[in-house]
Amino acid sequence: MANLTEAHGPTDRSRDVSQPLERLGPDETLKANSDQLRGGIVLSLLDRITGAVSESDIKLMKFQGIYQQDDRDICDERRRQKLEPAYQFMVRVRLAGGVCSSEQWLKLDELARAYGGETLRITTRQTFQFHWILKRDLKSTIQGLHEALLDTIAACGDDARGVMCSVNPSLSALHARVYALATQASDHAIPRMPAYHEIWYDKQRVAGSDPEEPFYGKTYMPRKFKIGYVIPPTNDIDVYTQDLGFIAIGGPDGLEGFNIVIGGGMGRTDQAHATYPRLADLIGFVRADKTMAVIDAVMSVQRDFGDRLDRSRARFKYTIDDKGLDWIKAEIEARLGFPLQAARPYEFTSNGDTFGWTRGEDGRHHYTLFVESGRLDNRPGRTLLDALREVASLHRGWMRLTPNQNLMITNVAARDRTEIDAILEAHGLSSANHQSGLRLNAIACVALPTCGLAMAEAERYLPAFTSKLEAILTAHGLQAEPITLRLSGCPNGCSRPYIAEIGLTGRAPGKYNLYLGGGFHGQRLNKMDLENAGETAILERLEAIIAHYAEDRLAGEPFGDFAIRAGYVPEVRAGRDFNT
Ligand code: SRM
Ligand code: SF4
Repeated sequence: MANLTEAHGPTDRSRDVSQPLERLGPDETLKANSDQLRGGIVLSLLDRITGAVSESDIKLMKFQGIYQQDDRDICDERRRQKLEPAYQFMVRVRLAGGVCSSEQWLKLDELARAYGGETLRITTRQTFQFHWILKRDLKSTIQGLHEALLDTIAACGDDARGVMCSVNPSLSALHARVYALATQASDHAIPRMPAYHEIWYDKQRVAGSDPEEPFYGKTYMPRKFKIGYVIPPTNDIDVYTQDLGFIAIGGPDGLEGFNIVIGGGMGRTDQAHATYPRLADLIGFVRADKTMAVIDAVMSVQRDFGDRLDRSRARFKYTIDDKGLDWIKAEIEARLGFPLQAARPYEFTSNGDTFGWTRGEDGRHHYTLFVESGRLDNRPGRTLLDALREVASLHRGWMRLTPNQNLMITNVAARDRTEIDAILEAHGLSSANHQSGLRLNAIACVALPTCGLAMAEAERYLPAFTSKLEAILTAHGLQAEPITLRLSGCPNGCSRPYIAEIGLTGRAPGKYNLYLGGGFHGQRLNKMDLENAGETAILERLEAIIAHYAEDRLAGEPFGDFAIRAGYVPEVRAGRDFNT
């Protein structure tokens, strides 16, 4: 990330003096002493006695997009048998804007079948995750990705994560410009990481040629940092949940620039009231040619002033609330060397996807396929993984992953449409998009059995829960209503549940907090309505509100707005008020 350093100098020179290095938290010390993220990873991978890596290497490998996990479905049984947990790894690909070629798709498919339990997962930030990869297969997986010009650098860790970008079903010229900038932002913000090339590609370490990372230094960011580009009127990337969001403003001559929003984030911890979800604030407008400079300025402010003592409050949203938005904005402008212009008008109308065939400005065709919870696998009667392998073999174009965990097959020639339809039909997918408005707008995080932080089911529970709620909606004539439902297995909020009209976050097996009143296009936080409740209580509560909604809603009134107007939950105006 050399450009940032040119603009702002090395990290230690500008770091907030109130946080001297010797008083930093343990994760900061680990990063600082990790030999630029090498740690003992090479040795950990060679150790055949265990399927795991060392505790410190687990943390360092996150910066390289790799998480150690174990199969939680069988952990009790293995403990009883005095066996070590069934260790395996999650590998997250870096894929700006969720775009990959057919050739890349075929390689991802091949690796998933060889090492990843014959499944791939589309994430809520538009990339692929492999699960179930054994330690001995990690290197082959990463090298296989490299053959397809893909990597996993900074897909996790305290750095700039995968950059999101709207998927516009008509793929306009404006969209092409914005997507190009999102890709540039991803390349710009990615840390220079020689350790990755040495560990995974067997590159020789060159003596004396290894200075610390020019922007991130030894201690990287205080916490993860998320960037996204959105093109109104869709808010598919949920721009207000990004640390730094760019809202594209078009004009008669194409892209004029971006409104800038800062300080979004979902994660919180139950019982820890100092943690809360927060929506990003709009701070102004910049011309399109200034977006990399904005990334430099905003990230360096968080790098230098983010909390490095308490990781639970190390995200940018807390830096903003602690220092004050005006102070942060002034600091950003000082680093930019010019003031931001006044924000331009814009409007969002939804954060969902448009399904089926659409035709773009250039006459090419695009197909959006509903993929429940983003899970790509083969099941009896519905062989999705096989279908997409056939599509990728036929269609030498591009595939796009949406922020709602769905899939777009893009730039299809008119003559190939029939063949793609036939492939989908042959694999049991011809009616995949024929779903209720609720199901088409539902997202669930991975949760059990792989996520180590899950307290309850999410992905595996979503289909059954949705069916039960659908029955209630159908009874009230609301089966087509596009209500947003987000399910997370814990309060971290990986499905962005705190902006959903109906949000559920796991508390314990079978128990969830129920949140209501989020904005239909991601513009408002919701509010807790039931705490630690089981399915029966949740469905009873929702049935009562849905019946009232069917009777008394105003024309076009979204369910979340109704929940507030009818007094079921109060409106939350600021993240700080979320827990009160
Ligand atoms: Fe997430 C941690 C999965 C998007 C907030 N997230 C995790 C881990 C890595 C668990 C862990 O730390 O051990 C999960 C791995 C589960 C597994 O088995 O795969 C995990 N997060 C995911 C994914 C795969 C959910 C999904 O089903 O798609 C998403 C991957 C995105 C990607 O491609 O990069 C994912 N996570 C998000 C989002 C949504 C977003 O960014 O748009 C959020 C909320 C936004 C935010 O960051 O505030 C999110 N994940 C978290 C947090 C809470 C962070 C916080 O500030 O408190 C954690 C826990 C942590 O970092 O300590 C977490
Ligand atoms: Fe895991 Fe919690 Fe994220 Fe779900 S929300 S993937 S349970 S960390």
